[in-house]
Amino acid sequence: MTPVHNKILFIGPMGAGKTTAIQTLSDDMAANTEVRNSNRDMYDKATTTVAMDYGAIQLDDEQLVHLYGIPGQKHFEAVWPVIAKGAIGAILLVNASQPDWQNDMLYFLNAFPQLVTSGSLVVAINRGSDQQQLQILELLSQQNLCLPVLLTDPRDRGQLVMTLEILIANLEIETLIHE
Ligand SMILES: Nc1nc2c(ncn2[C@@H]2O[C@H](COP(=O)(O)OP(=O)(O)OP(=O)(O)O)[C@@H](O)[C@H]2O)c(=O)[nH]1
Ligand SMILES: [Mg+2]
Repeated sequence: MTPVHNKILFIGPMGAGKTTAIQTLSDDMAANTEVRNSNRDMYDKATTTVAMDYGAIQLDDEQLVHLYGIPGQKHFEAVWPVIAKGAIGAILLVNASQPDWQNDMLYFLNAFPQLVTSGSLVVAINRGSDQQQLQILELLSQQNLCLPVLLTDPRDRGQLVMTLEILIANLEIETLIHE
């Protein structure tokens, strides 16, 4: 049987864990475009993505999933639609230890409306608590959005595979509804 090729996008602000997640999930070594982080006021870490991340995971015999990550810094916004082209779904990572994390999440939902309205997005909260998960569900319902919200550590492959499988199950349900 011909394998199905799917493109999933990882979005979210600087330091959310997009590069980490794609590295963790990929079967082979992921490709990234990391440079030394000269924007430590924004987020204090050694490196930051300047173009994109790429990796791939074979979920089962028929599903090879391609994983693309955007550079989270807003001054790279112009390349986001280029990287997003052809993506069928997205994982929005937010780092709940950051002071403005709720607005960060809303910002990225607004930046990728095509992936939000089709129900093809999962929110993955990094470094968050059960209470913060409930806060996000409440915030989303205020925006009339019903999206899965998961607590996900981007260094944990099992959690990421589950997040990806939930996203893909939702995409399959959407396809059935619109058939
Ligand atoms: N303690 C802890 N560290 C984490 C976690 N997730 C990521 N990190 C670390 O936090 C840093 C940020 O992760 P990145 O994956 O570079 O973030 P990014 O979303 O790709 O950021 P940009 O490319 O700059 O947009 C890295 O040093 C990770 O090792 C986590 O859940 N807990
Ligand atoms: Mg990155």
